Amino acid sequence: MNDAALDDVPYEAIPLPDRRRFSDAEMAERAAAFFAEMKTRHTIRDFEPTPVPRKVIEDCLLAAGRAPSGANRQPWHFVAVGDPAIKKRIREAAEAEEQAFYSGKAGDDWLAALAPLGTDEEKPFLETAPWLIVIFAERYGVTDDRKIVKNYYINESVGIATGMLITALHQAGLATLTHTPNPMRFLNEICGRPENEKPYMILVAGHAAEGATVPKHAKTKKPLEEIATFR
Ligand code: IYR
Repeated sequence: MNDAALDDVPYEAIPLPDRRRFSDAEMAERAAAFFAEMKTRHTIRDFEPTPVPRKVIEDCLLAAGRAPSGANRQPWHFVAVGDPAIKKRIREAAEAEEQAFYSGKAGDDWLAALAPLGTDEEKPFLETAPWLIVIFAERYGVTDDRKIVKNYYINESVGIATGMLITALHQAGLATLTHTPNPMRFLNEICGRPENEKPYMILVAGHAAEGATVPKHAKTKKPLEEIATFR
């Protein structure tokens, strides 16, 4: 990593490279079409084992990397795991944590909140799905000469990039599952990531299995009046 230069990059403006200016009618059509597309995104837990080309994942990661971030520090790292042996290790470690979580550690309220989603400690998708994208948040940067560089709005930045990654994968035709084993420090060792990076979540990606289901509850989405106010 070479964050050393970041401290003394001068401000310089360049012309907006890709300015777009749609008419109101074009915008309305695009916004409605995108909403229709996003309505077909469902978090799933049953994946087809069919491989998905690495290039598809690479392009989706590049799209995620276009997310805005605090001071443009881009405080994220994605480990795309396709190796069955590594997926198996991740599954075993995650299931060990989830076992404890579901047998009481989570607490009654949390388990009650999860009941309508039908989740449990079995995580076969961690081996079945062709790709596990392990997302790390860079808590601080380290320069080549071992100096520490501060990052800003880390959770916000990584959250936005993750949302863009989910959207990119969906747009490519892939289904995803946001999986958050709790705790997930074990991911640093398995993925070979340094101490300054904190596991953020595992994004499981692949084709939905034939006969895949979704919890009915997950399809109850709040109406516009509840999620937005116009003033
Ligand atoms: N990490 C657990 C529990 C879990 C928590 C939430 I909040 C969810 O929306 C779903 C699951 C698991 O993955 O099963």
